[in-house]
Amino acid sequence: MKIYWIRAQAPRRVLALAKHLGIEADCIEIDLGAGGLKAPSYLALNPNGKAPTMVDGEVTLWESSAIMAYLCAKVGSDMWPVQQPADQIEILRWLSWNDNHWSRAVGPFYFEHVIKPSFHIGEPDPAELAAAVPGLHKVAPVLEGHLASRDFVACGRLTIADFQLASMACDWRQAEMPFDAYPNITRWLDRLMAIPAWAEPWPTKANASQMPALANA
Ligand SMILES: N[C@@H](CCC(=O)N[C@@H](CS)C(=O)NCC(=O)O)C(=O)O
Repeated sequence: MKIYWIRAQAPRRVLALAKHLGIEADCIEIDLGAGGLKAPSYLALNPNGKAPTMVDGEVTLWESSAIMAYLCAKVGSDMWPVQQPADQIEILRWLSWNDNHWSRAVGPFYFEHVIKPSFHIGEPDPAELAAAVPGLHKVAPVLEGHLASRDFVACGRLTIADFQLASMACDWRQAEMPFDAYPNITRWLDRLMAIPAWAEPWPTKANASQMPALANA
């Protein structure tokens, strides 16, 4: 199995899950600077020109939530329970909520404070950050209330919904997300950091390779 990645949140959740489940994968870091995401040979795998992408034999898959479900199905993990439709529906609800509400609400803080310095693309923009505050306070109370009586987002156990939602906010301190009023969210985020693969998802030299062949291909 190959997993193509960059150091950003959608690949982070896939890499963390693969590591957590003990799945052996060749983790290929895409050289963003060399235009690796837009190389024709990469676009042939993922026409969105985004990461992550997974290739497992005949199966080529993009969209991190679909890849996570695939990985769980492959090894029979109940983090995406193939035999339990009611649990799947519950998890799917939160995956959708993440993509439509949560990631959009926290994304600007992550982009301005984490992505910009990581990829050297400018200073945080105070106007963008100020504009994002009301959106965050509209969405966060939903998750805060949900987590008041729960340790995990769905099904009373760790699922791919936790990885999907938490990936967007795990760097909440560095991203200066205004979470003072949301102790259940911050407790949940910090609790997940006790999972070794979640705390350190990035491939080591042992299972990581670069993709110079794709960079200009
Ligand atoms: N919905 C997609 C999001 C993919 C995505 O936007 N990936 C980002 C990293 S988090 C990316 O490749 N960004 C690079 C770019 O847009 O140039 C998924 O979950 O896989």
